[in-house]
Amino acid sequence: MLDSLTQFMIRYALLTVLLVFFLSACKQDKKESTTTTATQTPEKLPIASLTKLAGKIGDSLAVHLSEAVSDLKISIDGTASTGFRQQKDTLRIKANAPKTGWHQLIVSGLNAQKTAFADTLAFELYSDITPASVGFTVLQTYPHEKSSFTQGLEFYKGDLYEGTGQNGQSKLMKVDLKTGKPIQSRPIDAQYFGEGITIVNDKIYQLTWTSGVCFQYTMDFTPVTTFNYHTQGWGLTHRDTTLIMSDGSNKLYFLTSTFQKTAEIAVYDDKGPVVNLNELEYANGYVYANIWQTNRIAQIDPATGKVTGYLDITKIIPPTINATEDVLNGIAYQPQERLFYITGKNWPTLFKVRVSPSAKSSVVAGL
Ligand SMILES: [Ca+2]
Repeated sequence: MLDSLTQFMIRYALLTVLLVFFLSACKQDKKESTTTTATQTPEKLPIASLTKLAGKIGDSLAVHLSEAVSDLKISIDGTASTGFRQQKDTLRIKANAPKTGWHQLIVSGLNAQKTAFADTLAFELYSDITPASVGFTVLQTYPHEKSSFTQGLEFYKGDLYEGTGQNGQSKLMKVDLKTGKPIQSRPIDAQYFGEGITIVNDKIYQLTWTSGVCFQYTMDFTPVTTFNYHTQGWGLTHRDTTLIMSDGSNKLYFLTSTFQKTAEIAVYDDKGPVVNLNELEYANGYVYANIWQTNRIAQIDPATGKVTGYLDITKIIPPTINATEDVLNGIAYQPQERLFYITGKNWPTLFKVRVSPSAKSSVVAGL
């Protein structure tokens, strides 16, 4: 019979052996587990990569393939395309998207180990059109209030409306064309910097620059409601009942009359994105956009984002203005006359012009 001390020592030794065995097994499990995980999820490097991220619509995009692949498929913006061919380690893809801007490209297939892969890439498309030099002729000039920091200009039912900017000086005005003086004027609270205006179905919309608020008024300038948006507010116009807004980038946003976004385009010419799109006017199928701090108005195809032409108004810039601050900004189409009216921030003059589709810019002698 073993004494109690010996029994205790034997039990202790057995427990120690069991504990060591158990810990060792755990360690082994962990090691095996780590090894298994590493084998199942090796680091994945993309097989397909674009050699150049930008090109023009219709260009051939070159995609480099880092290993031998088979069963290749491509899709552009979610639509399968057969417009590609493989030359050794290069895939040449026809960039046939109808719109300018960024597009998604997915290259999928089987890799060298016959395992499925899918790589998502992005490419930027410039316009394939060289913008025309859009000619114009000045037919008449009218006075314009030098105190008006013009941000929006629009005709509605034969009357001229203007929205102006600067905190503490922003207004909505109905303007007498002959004198340039306001017939009706409503100031905006000093916390807001007024921006583009447009009028749809007897409702006036006026953007603010950085407040994310658009005011809506009746035709007698009584505030009705406000709408919110998540970009800056620069220019505003409309096509039928669809509002079209710019935010200083190269984007144009298409909105319902209650500011729900339905679409957007990115504006490009053949050299790249055209940023600083400011005051807008929709007329005859095009969006005309003043480009901030330039003497140019872009003529934009709203279906594709392509700039189809530029109006260069350098020759009619009033000589007395501060050319840095008082830039071109104000374009309104008068549908009964089929003529445009152009002005700028704090300019003394409003120009009535006929825009021609192709001729070189010209001005009436003596202006
Ligand atoms: Ca306008």
